[in-house]
Amino acid sequence: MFRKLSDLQKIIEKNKVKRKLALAVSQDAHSLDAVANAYNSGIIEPILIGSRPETEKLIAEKGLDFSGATFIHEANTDKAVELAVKMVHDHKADILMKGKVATPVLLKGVLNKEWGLRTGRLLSHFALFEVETYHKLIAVTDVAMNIAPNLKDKIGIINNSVDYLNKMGIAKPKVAVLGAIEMVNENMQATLDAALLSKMNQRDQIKNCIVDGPLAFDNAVSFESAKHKGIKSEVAGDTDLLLMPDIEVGNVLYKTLVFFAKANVASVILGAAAPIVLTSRSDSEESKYNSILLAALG
Ligand code: COD
Repeated sequence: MFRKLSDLQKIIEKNKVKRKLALAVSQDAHSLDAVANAYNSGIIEPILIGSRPETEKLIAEKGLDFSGATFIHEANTDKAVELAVKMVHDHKADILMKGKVATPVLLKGVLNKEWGLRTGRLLSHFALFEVETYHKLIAVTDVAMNIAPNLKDKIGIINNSVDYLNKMGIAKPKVAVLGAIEMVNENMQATLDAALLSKMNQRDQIKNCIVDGPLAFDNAVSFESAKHKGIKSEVAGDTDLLLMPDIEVGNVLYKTLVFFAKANVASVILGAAAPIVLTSRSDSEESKYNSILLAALG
């Protein structure tokens, strides 16, 4: 059972496979530190695609060591994104990472029908948290990509996340489908979806995991709370993955954990031909590094 995000490093070191990471629009002060750190730790081989003079200037200013790394000069942002996405499409890179480019521009490239990274699966965001007050790592999805997932989308989101948790060695992750309450209320769509997802899991329509819901947040993460409410559930109090009803709830929980609970987090976009690291300016240095570690598992 993983307790810390740094445990990811142990799995990667055991796998002994160095992943090639394509940084799209590499002249990005916010990602170069984390990429250098992962490079110098022997986890990835970076391919820096963007304005070479601007990238090298930042590297020099920050005193980073990129000796031996591959640089591909392309000053135009859209073209740099295209080159980076194509490298992954053509199996010349294993991870795509966002540099100094807006998220929609990168995602548009990823969804390009000719040279993008579509697989026929839904793309979804997966965040893995280390929270001091919980007894193991806990994943949260989807807090950043799918805005208002319907039942079919939620199945895709669970499958993406469960595949990844399986890769981390969690053979049968416990999935809590969240609602405001733990009872089915016909006026609350999240509770209806949760009940259906649980039944689909019991009938083996959703595999390799144990799904239960609806669960309210308290009984999903606390045995005492579940016991107090008389809930009999294999998942309650021992959740590996929290499925959010929509992006608003998910995004607020993500930021609450980071800002109020001081949680450490790693996140990736799943469902594409390769994991995508989409860190933002507000992410800590550690979180960006952890996200590269998480992507290197894919
Ligand atoms: N998985 C696979 N294919 C998708 C997905 C997905 N999640 N989303 C869209 N597509 C495909 C569609 O099948 C279609 O072919 C094409 O992409 C365009 O579809 P649209 O028009 O529905 O999608 P867009 O471009 O309007 O929106 C896609 C976004 C990811 C940009 C949109 O869902 C979005 O804005 N998400 C929230 C992003 C956000 O603000 N996050 C917060 C960051 S913290």
